[in-house]
Amino acid sequence: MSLQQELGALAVDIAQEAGALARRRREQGVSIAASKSALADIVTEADREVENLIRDRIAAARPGDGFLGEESAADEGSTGITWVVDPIDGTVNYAYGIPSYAVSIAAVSGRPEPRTWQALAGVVHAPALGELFHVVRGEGAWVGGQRLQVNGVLNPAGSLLGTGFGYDPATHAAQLELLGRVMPLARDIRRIGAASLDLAYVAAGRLDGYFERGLHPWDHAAGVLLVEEAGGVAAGAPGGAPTREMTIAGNAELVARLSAIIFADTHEDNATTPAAG
Ligand code: LIP
Repeated sequence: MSLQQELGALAVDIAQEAGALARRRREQGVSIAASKSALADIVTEADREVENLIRDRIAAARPGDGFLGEESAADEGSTGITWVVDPIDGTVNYAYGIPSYAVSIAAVSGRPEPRTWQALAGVVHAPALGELFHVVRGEGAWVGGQRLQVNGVLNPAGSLLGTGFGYDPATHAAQLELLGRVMPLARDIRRIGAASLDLAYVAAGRLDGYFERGLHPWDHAAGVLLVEEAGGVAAGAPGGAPTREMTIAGNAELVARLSAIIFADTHEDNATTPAAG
């Protein structure tokens, strides 16, 4: 078994246990533990409990690996492998009882920086929806036993696009202005509420494309590898990897068209919209 296969198998096993815990806690009732970057940016007790479970399982299986999670302190580790984890992506959905939430776990090599890391394996597990997307670099992207493929051509009716909005209300005007500029490419928009599921759905061909400003590394680490292994492209600023500034995903032609629209204003007026919340 190769290293990435070992990492992928461990990620699937841990995600299944973590997903079962998240689902159990949801059924028992969810309590909000705190707000973070904005009043709407909540963390539940379950987020913290699930991340602790994931962190403990990884430490037991692979002591020395680094950890970069949404709800706890980062640890660089000593092995050159870092686990990038969102214990419950789609926290607001989770708190409201909407089933579109996921455990997102990725294993990357190199520094834990989206511009430079190489994702080796990942999993996006939606326990309430009964779906587990999994990927090992070089071995394709899968949901269960079904291989994934992005939609390779532009639909004459327009593209079905996923997107999202930041927790900080101050970012909404700029994000709505951007949405208005993108709409001529779209047949419709879907706001799933969990970036890892948006990206998994692009990989599965359930969305033609996705774009969102303000994502954290743990939101997109596993989903980006799913898209790439499903024959798609994931990008940030032109020529760059997905970052907090922007995540764009889809087939190569759609990503190029979205990027040309999204970054057009940075050439015209050098205006920078507020960083998303
Ligand atoms: C969420 C993302 C979603 C985005 C939300 C939030 P969280 O992550 O998955 O796409 O629109 O603002 O960032 O906070 O649920 O882990």
